[in-house]
Amino acid sequence: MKSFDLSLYLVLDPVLCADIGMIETARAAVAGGATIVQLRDKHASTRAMIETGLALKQALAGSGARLIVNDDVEAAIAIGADGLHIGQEDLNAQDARHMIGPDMILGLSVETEALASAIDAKIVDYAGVGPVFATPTKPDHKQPIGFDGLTRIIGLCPVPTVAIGGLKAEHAADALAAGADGLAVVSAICGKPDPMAATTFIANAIKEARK
Ligand code: TZP
Ligand code: MG
Repeated sequence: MKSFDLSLYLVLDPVLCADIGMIETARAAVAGGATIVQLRDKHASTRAMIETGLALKQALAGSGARLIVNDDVEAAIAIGADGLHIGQEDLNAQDARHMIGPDMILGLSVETEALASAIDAKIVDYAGVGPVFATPTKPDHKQPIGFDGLTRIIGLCPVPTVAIGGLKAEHAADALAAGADGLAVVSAICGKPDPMAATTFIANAIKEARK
């Protein structure tokens, strides 16, 4: 049985993390309560992804946090990551599952009710649902869905979900009320002067919202 905790899912951004880098950002975030770290670098070569991913794996070792690799299945396998995350424009979920085998976590981004309904829970382990709000972090994002859209889409997802897109600590209660198992964030942690404190702030908001 796969076990993973979607509560506070950090998606790394190499540009936003430039000051201290993705490795140190991840280390601080995990110390602050991030449960998952995703390596996402749209412009990196597979070779560079593997190099960064191996360093991240080392930084996260023993923390209990899971390492997920965005999009690059070859890198995910070479790193021995805990999982792979794919979008609708990437390779399809069935092919991805075939390549990574049964044990690795597979996440899929969904932006609409139709895509949520199409998820095969035998193939996909969790869904990233959003963007809840418009966000400069992903300039090519789809139409924002708001918390109403989030509620409707999550209602159709046969797998656990994490909400994404413009989310901050103040949105924890609404995201969980919509049915999300956790919050995925980029700019609420990456590039913050104190990423550990920023993470703790969100983690506490999530704990409060669950009370
Ligand atoms: N997918 C949908 S929105 C998004 C991704 C990767 C970016 C979210 O970034 P932020 O800074 O948390 O709004
Ligand atoms: Mg992708």
